[in-house]
Amino acid sequence: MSEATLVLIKPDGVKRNLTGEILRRIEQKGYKITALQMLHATEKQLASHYAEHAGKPFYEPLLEFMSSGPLVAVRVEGERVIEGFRVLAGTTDPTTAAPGTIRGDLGRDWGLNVQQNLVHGSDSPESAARELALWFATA
Ligand code: RTP
Ligand code: MG
Repeated sequence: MSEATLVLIKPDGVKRNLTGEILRRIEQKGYKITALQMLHATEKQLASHYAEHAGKPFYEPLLEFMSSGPLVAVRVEGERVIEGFRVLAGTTDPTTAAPGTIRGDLGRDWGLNVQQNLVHGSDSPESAARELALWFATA
């Protein structure tokens, strides 16, 4: 069944001029980009997006990093794209993410207190619906 997921190209990806490379990988896989916007995330948006991580030690640095520059929000559609994009992205830690993945090929540990791992992808149909509404509000 075709579904939609939210991908964020995080501020490190935008700063390193990897937006095109990341979008290319998504398109080459056969997924469809159906909405795209570059924006500077507000603290409110980020707090809502990362609500599940509130209170964790990496939460504050994560919000600081995510608001450190513009990011690119992308709606991506395709068969099993929620799971498929997370495979394309690789595991959370770019140092150990498999080669061939976005994080494995393009990311590394920069020695900062937050993992700058280039992309976000929704982790379930419920997260995708919630996150797409948050980043692509039509109201
Ligand atoms: P994402 O939500 O960005 O797609 O990444 P994920 O599912 O692989 O990772 P998650 O556990 O949801 O964590 C969200 C983001 O928080 C940062 N993080 N830092 N121990 C740490 O310093 C730590 N753990 C997580 C990463 O940027 C991660 O992507
Ligand atoms: Mg996550």
